Amino acid sequence: MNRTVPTTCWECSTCCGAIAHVEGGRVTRIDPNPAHPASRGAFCVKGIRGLAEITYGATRLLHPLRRIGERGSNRWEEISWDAALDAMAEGFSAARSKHGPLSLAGATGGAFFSRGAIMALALRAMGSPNFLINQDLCGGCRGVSDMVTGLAIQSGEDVEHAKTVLMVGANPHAANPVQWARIKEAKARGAKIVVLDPLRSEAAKIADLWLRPHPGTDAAIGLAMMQVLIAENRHDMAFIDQWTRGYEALAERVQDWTPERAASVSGVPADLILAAARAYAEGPSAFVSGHGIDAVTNGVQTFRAFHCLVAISGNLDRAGGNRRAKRPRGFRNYLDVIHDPAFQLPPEVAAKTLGADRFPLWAGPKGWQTACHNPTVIEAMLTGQPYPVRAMYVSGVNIAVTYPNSQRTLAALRSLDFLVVAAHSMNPTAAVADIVLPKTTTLEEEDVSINAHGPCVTWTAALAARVGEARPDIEIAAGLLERMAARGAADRKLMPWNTQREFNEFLVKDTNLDLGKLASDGYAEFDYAQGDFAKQVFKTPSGKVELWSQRMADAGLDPLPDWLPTGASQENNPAYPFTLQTGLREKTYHHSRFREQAWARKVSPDPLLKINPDTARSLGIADGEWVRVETPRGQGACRLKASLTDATAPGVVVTGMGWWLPESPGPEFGALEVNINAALSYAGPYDPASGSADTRGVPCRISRA
Ligand SMILES: Nc1nc2c(c(=O)[nH]1)N[C@H]1C(S)=C(S)[C@@H](COP(=O)(O)OP(=O)(O)OC[C@H]3O[C@@H](n4cnc5c(=O)[nH]c(N)nc54)[C@H](O)[C@@H]3O)O[C@H]1N2
Ligand SMILES: Nc1nc2c(c(=O)[nH]1)N[C@H]1C(S)=C(S)[C@@H](COP(=O)(O)OP(=O)(O)OC[C@H]3O[C@@H](n4cnc5c(=O)[nH]c(N)nc54)[C@H](O)[C@@H]3O)O[C@H]1N2
Ligand code: SF4
Ligand SMILES: [Mo]
Repeated sequence: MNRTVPTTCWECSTCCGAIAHVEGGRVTRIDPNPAHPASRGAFCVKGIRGLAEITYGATRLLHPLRRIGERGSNRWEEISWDAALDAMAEGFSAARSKHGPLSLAGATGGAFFSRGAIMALALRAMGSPNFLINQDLCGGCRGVSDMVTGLAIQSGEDVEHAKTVLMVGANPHAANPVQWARIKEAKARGAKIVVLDPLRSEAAKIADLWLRPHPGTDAAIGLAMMQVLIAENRHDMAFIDQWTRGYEALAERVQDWTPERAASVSGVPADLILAAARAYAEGPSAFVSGHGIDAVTNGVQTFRAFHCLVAISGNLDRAGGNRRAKRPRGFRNYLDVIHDPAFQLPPEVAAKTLGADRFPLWAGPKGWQTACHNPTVIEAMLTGQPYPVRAMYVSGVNIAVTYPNSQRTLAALRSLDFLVVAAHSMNPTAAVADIVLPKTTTLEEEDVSINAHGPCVTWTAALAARVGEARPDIEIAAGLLERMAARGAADRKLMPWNTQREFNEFLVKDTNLDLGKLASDGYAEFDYAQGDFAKQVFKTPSGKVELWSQRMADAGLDPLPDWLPTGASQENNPAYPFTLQTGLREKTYHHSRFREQAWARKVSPDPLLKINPDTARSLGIADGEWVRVETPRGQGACRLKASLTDATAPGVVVTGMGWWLPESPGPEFGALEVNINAALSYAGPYDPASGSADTRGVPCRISRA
């Protein structure tokens, strides 16, 4: 039977509306859905090709596997699900009896995906608060700042109605087709585009004002923009008086942050900073932020500066500004589930979350997603300090590639008593596991979530028959917990669902959404108000937007935004004269995904290092030549292909992330060779609020390979 089904592409967090063509239980084509209120027809090649190929490609894992021979020998035997889940329960119980429940850990992407919430709750059900997310490397600084400031504007920028769009560290041209479409429309109708980016990105090319800061110095510009708004009386005193806390202190803090001072820090001319501030003040203005100011050691304070700017300019929750998170009444999102009192461990256990003592706004019960501090977990695996972590379940992440210091991550994984990895195809993380589980792809899974771009509720249909014996995370977790509970080693109340449908029904049970109707439409719009500050309250201790943050103060941190140099920029080692930027997105790949796909490798065959031609000349490096990149604290080196371009400033070199070579010998599959995380350190220093390490602005040296 042939069907067309409205659905949502879940391959990345843009969540574009899609129309899938299904024949005989198989998805034969995926098109954009122009009717979807969030994406309105925007889409990308990853959704069209990448997703179908991970589902139907030759490398798809079809059955549970158990390793034969030594760990990492990459030799496997197929086993049944019962045998796999029995082995998993056995391995976890053994670690639990020997070292206690805290010795169990789980790794996933974060609470943006249902698997994040399921992983957190499954671990809790077994008595452990230790779940790892990759958000310290992703949007974690934004998340923590947003939480302590109380804005709740994660991705509600209303570019469509903005007069000015302020883009800071975002590259939607490659990373977010929906946002990029809106920005180009805004440009076409005459909105002013202001871009802060050290790289001449596609956004910088269309900008009315392009500010090119030295990496890691944006906070100084944010502070100066506030200084200008206040000095020129362009701030919104009515909003400030009624809805914010700490304005006097903030005004005093930014008083000395003149454009000239910010210029001396950032290298951006003062008149350009002044012009940017004035353009932003000509609201309504939408603040579009990205990964370029996240995942660094001053990331939270950088976001604090811009979040306070959004608040004092009156752009919060108004048309053309930054919308607060909206939802239908009663709707639960994944973060609500994680923080729901019904699914908590006793406080004394939750307090032992690894990293909660050092980063209470990140890890443990008061943290943004309650997850651990990853590098602390890696060390606990290797050293047993502060307590041992001996068994781990990894799903939906390829941490051997995507955490900095791949050598150490792999050593930690190899040192475990027991490791289970769920994946779609064999990868460097799965290859060192004891058990590998075949995961369903998002063509085979059902999800219901909020898309902040709409905003709307958006539905992902389980479109296709599951390939092989693949299962979704929730069924894996349920099977494991069933067995653990039978051994008296799990409490099913903390992760009570057995199927995706049961979980999705739980998310909507207190709304008047009808899942059947949602499934037939693919999305549901809902009524919401903007600027209803009395009704949609600010979730801070004072109930106001906290320019001066109580939660930062309680954590012993600076309660006001400020600029401090990143940890990496203070290295001052003359042997490493260049500055390394990592993580620039490519249209063809989603992090480490799709590296096995011929079309993607044809479009983007090699891991590149963008080098300014002057810099390259000084090193005798030609375009297309392979180079070696090393950093002072890295354990290894990364081999990249030089791409000469003056889009990057002299001395600043830029690469992507996520490279490995599925065709290379396992178990590393090139992860210690062409992966930039093989050249980086995860050992700190860290952002004091989010625990993030520097993944950009890192000193490096380059030589011909
Ligand atoms: N095709 C594709 N799309 C993706 C992804 C993918 O892997 N592939 N990943 C998804 C995920 S998980 C994420 S987190 C997002 C990330 O998407 P974005 O947030 O758009 O991040 P990047 O592509 O890393 O672009 C960051 C921009 O910040 C700039 N930048 C670097 N350092 C600084 C700095 O110090 N200051 C300023 N102002 N700018 C700086 C870079 O030059 C770059 O232009 O993309 C999502 N979308
Ligand atoms: N140096 C450096 N490191 C970085 C970054 C950087 O810019 N620089 N970026 C960071 C960022 S922003 C991020 S988000 C992380 C990404 O880090 P990861 O999340 O580890 O990266 P992915 O490649 O997306 O992970 C893919 C794995 O998830 C599985 N998978 C894919 N889809 C699904 C699914 O629907 N369900 C399940 N269960 N599994 C699935 C795939 O099989 C694959 O094994 O990397 C971070 N690491
Ligand atoms: S941007 Fe591409 S991969 Fe991401 S949701 Fe949209 S179509 Fe899917
Ligand atoms: Mo990310």
